[in-house]
Amino acid sequence: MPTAPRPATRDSRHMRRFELMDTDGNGTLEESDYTRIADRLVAASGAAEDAPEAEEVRRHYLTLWRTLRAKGDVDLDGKVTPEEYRASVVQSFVDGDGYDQLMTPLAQAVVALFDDDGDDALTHDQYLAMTGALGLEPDSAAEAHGIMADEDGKVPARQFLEALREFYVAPAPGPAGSVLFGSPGSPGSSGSSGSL
Ligand SMILES: [Ca+2]
Ligand SMILES: [Ca+2]
Repeated sequence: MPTAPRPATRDSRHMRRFELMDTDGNGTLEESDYTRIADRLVAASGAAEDAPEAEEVRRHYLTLWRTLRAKGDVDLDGKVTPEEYRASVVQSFVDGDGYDQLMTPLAQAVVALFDDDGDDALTHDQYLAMTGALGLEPDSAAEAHGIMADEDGKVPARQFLEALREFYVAPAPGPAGSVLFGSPGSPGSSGSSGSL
């Protein structure tokens, strides 16, 4: 199905991620935003709190936060502002090799958390549960799912990882990468728990 292109620059995509990561909506990123996202993912997956897959997801989010803080929190107040976040993501993910070191293993861990039968693909319900925990509206998630799904209605992990990389890194991502997290300022970005 053709999808209307969206004028989402890489900067605006990074700001969209910032909006979604700022789970308490206070305008900065803190460690609690990252632990909250990890906890929401575990809860949404239905996995046991102490399942190895759950621990992996928590570990990767904590690593991501600590790396972001080390690189991005230039005034060392434990908070990362939008400007600090954008500069850090560009330096680490776009100009450096941080994406492969941090995001690829994190995304693989998140997919593994929801992929209950281990076929490296997520069903429609699993995909919406995962993206819902990330703060995405069902309509936005369903659009990306429709682009990436195979003939069985499943999103192969490979497709999701590719779209995610394009979302973060590519100057002009393909259709899935463009709509992966909806549009900046769209519903679900308020950071309130109501967005779930
Ligand atoms: Ca916050
Ligand atoms: Ca599966």
